Amino acid sequence: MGKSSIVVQYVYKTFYDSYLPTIEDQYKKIDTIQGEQVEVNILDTSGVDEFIPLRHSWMANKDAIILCYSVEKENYLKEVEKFFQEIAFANQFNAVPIALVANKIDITKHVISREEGEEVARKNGALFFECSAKNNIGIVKIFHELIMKVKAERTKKENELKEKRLQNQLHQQPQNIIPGKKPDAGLCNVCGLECTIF
Ligand SMILES: Nc1nc2c(ncn2[C@@H]2O[C@H](COP(=O)(O)OP(=O)(O)O)[C@@H](O)[C@H]2O)c(=O)[nH]1
Ligand SMILES: [Mg+2]
Repeated sequence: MGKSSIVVQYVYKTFYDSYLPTIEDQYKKIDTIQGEQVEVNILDTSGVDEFIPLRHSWMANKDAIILCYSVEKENYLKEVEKFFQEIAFANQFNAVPIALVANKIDITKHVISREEGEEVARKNGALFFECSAKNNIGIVKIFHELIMKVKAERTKKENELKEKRLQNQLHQQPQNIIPGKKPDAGLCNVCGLECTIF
């Protein structure tokens, strides 16, 4: 599919024509994205059926996942499509940012069209990219856009949490102060926390 070639092109700006089977390789790159330094840790995996027991750990607890297929054979997209369900299971149905990547667009005969890939990505809520690891087309964009998505979702979650905390604080503000009466403390039936009830 070109998974290792995509990672090697992104990290080392190099392409090797030979095929070296992967079991599990780790890469690290310090990149600058939107003016900010980011440490990118990449786990390159095999993806073939012999390593099914490792797949769960590959898919679980990651900030983002790249699923890659090659545009040269019809069944490659179908093979990769089944991984969306597995990723959902491995993450107990908590959404993980995913990029679906169509590689080898440098070859002249595309058996899988861009539209077919885009449709699978859309159905599964994933980003979609086309690239050529060989000619270094579209590689950096995959990593940058995916990392920006991770950051955006993190900020959204943090803001939601802040909003929740703020609501909680507001909720704890005195509402009906009865002059001369001391407020009681107890478990709040709205926020469920220790809270002063007036
Ligand atoms: N033409 C072409 N060949 C590629 C491209 N990316 C990878 N390959 C070749 O496809 C084969 C498999 O690549 P590899 O990165 O090892 O695939 P992996 O098994 O998914 O990690 C190798 O022979 C690569 O040289 C590409 O963008 N274009
Ligand atoms: Mg590989």
